[in-house]
Amino acid sequence: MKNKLLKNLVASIALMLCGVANAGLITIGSVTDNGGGSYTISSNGVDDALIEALFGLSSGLIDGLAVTTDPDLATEGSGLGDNVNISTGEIFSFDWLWTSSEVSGTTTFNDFAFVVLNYENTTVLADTFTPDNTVGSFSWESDYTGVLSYGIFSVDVGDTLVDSFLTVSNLSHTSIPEPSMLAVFALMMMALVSRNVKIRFR
Ligand SMILES: [Ca+2]
Ligand SMILES: [Ca+2]
Repeated sequence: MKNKLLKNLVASIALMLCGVANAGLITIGSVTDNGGGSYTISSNGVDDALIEALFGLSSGLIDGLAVTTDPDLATEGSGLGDNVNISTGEIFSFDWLWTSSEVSGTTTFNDFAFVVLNYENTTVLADTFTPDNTVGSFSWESDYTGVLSYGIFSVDVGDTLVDSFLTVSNLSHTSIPEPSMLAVFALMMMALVSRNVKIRFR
């Protein structure tokens, strides 16, 4: 019971912390809208457990991606995500730019950025071993027709003091048209269902 209450509390806090950048697209933590479909995601943000709760990721998934000698692993981060319609053979893609205020190639505070598709298919895009101002493109071809859920994140590792940034642009898919708050709620529900959390309304 206590655990359930805690999970509901976490979900509520996550909902308060998330914002709506445009219809459907949701953000958590510190994400700057640069205009023109460009967003800068800071590793400065919210606890990685909150990110996992909001985006329906399994607990500990973000820590599991951290490559570091620091036992604290991932500490906090920010990100954006959406649910989009996709068809077999369609490509989901975006461009990215990495910059970090950390010392390059630190084995302790090795901040990183990653993308996750459908809650579990993860790809690390960059870390502090990636030179500043490196640009890249991520693309993924769908082998099904349905809904694609994606999230893109920048994460602090080891401590929370010095930040790293992933700027994303040219996201290839537009949101499923629906009222923005409804989209947030739907993503929340999907996140909760995937974590086997039951909500009782009164
Ligand atoms: Ca930070
Ligand atoms: Ca950092």
